[in-house]
Amino acid sequence: MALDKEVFKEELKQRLRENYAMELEDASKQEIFYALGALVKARYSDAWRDTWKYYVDKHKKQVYYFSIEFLPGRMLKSNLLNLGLLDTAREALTDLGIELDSLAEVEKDMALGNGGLGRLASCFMDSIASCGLPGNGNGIRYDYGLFKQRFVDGYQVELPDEWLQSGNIWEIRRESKAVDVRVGGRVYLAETIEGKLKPVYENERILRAVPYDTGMVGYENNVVNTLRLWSVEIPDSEEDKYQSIQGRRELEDLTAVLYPDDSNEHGRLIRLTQEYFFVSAGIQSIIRHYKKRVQKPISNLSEYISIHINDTHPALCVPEMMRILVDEEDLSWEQAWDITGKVMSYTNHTIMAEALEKWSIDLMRRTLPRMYQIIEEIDARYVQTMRELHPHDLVERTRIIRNGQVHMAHLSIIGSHSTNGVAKLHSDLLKSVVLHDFYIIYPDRFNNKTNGIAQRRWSQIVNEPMSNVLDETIGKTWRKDSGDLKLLMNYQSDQAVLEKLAEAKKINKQVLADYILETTEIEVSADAIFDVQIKRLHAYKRQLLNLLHIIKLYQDIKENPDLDMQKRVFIFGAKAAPSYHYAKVIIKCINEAANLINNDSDIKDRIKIVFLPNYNVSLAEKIIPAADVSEQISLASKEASGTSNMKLMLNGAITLATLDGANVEIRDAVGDDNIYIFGLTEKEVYEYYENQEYSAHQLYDENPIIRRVLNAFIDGTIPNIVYEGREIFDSLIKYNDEYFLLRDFDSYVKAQEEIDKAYGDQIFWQKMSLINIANGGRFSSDETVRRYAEDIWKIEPKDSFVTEKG
Ligand code: GLS
Repeated sequence: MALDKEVFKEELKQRLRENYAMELEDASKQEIFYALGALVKARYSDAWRDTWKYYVDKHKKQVYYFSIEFLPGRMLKSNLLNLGLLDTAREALTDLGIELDSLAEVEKDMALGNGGLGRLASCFMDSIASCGLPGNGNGIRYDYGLFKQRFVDGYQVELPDEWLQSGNIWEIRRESKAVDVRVGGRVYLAETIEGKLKPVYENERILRAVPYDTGMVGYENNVVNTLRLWSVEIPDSEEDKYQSIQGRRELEDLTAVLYPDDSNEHGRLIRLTQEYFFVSAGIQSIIRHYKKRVQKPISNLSEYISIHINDTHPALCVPEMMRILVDEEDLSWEQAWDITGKVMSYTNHTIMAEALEKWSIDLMRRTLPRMYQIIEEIDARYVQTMRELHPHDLVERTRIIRNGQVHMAHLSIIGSHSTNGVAKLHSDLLKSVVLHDFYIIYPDRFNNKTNGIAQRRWSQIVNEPMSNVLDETIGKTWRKDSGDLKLLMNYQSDQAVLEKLAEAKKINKQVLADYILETTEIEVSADAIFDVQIKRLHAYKRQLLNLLHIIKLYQDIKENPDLDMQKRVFIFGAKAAPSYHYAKVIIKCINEAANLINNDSDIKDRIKIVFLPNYNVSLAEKIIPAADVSEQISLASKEASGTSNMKLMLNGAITLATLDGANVEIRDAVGDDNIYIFGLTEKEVYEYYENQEYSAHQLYDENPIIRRVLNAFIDGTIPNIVYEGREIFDSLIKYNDEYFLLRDFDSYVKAQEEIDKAYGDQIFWQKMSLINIANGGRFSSDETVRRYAEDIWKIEPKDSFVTEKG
């Protein structure tokens, strides 16, 4: 796929002429970006077609990753990198007087996800293609991505994210592949002439699902898989029913917005319809493909198809597959059930109780009547089978329909052959606590697959200065095989290498400092410690604990103006779900504390707080390479895995963490000396739950530092938070501090003091940083998807093949 720089320039100019009828000199950045995008897309279109043809011709088993969220961010540089064109493009553009990085900024983030769950799905798409695995994504093409966040008077304000406004260069609308999805109405079973029971639909609504396909380009391997996102339209046959604009709008609204909640249930009809819409469209198109192209008996489906249920949102895959196999393909229930279980697998992404999705029977029955009938049947048969094997109460607790609700996690576990958690600790907690009942029933179904990250994006693309040092030091093999980062361990005492890495970090910090100044008008020094907490705003993630420590530092300096400490910039990036009041209160408090502290001359710039608005993938790409400290401070047991922890360590930040989620594995990777661990363990947290001995009030009474810090929220120390400050105070004292912030406060402060000391010894710090980079390789999503492929999906990578072009 190599492309000469001169040819590249000519092609780009040619595209501009063809698409915009203009010369490069007259083109805007936007026009050049779109011409470049078209050029890049043309470079992989043959490989895309050939990959698909190869899978079909070779009868390759394929996995379909069903996810209600995908969060790819910008794709230009990643496509260029994977096509081996990044350097050529950069040089060619430079010759033309254009800077690639500034051109890349034209692309709107594809933000069809909330946070870690959606980003993981996109890291997997990259890795599945890069490992040459036959795998495709299936999701929803929301017209509006996750809201844009602004701060007004310190409050979060949400604006619509019109990411499609100027079009999306990467997608292809495939109208010929549209399918119909039926919702609502009434369904009853009637006997056919052959004496079979078949569903009859009455007054249902038909939605037309139109797919938009995006190529998922593998890293230098000629593999291009497909991410298929569905959009709703009115089918021609139904046009008459939608004569009013309002009626059309209502229907089209179905795929208009991504629900802006992370790990909370949305008791909304639209959400349930969204879930069914992309599940039904996806499975229908898989079956159509299977019959038309694979051309094997439907009873062999599981030999060719694997479907992954990413969290419970696509759990309707189970009854929808049953519907198609029984109602449309005329299989017996038993046969269909056997196939469905073999095809489906499920990942659980959280232990937060409120996130375990449930729908009321009434809503399910009204919205998706045939689905409900099938779920009822699955449930009845489950109870019947299990009653003979297990105690009554265990069966009752694990059945799908309970207490007037349909339990989607139960449906996912019962209807699939594999349930996995996303980090060792999380998977253990699923077995021992959260899904313990199911573990008794199906011990063999449970397994762990620790999350991973698309390493090439999170090192090569976002951190060129570091990547260059790595190339000079250990050669370039790490770019393809991140396990080779380990070679860096040989240089942990090499002062020259340590210094070069430190210089690279400094460059990144200066770039971020400039960005901070430009967007927030806050001036920060690149010599300060950049202490970073970037993730959704959630009480369990404990951004508030971070703030409590900052206030303590502030008060310490006020009390002792000459306090000797390293300069620190505390950097936050976080969106709160619009309906999550408490999270928004925390945002306001952080912003007001920032106002106070950043403008207090006594502080002499020793502390700065920067809350960067609109945290998204592109912003993460700016922050992560510049981070010194990675705050992973959730209450132990609450964060299923985390993935920013992995990205930050790979970029040489030192992790400050509780033993939660994947932090435990990061500690194992770098060793106790290269990470700062504090706080309760997950066992201690559960002990508190059992003995109910925790008293935040007592800590407040007994610990003068905690008292002073908390009082700052209600005594006017932090201005403009009369109501918010009281709410925070009450949540900790009156409502007994649900996430044990005060219990972990002392050990957190101590860990922060150690960090302050360690940073003073730059050689010591740089060595820790190097060890983190060197051990980051193990969290590559290439490795993660290979394990899914081998253990769960049973799919194999393609043998190497070349396309016509290459
Ligand atoms: C999440 C978890 O909260 C994260 O810990 C995890 O890293 C991520 C991917 O597995 O999934 N679950 C969720 O609902 N949102 C997440 O980010």
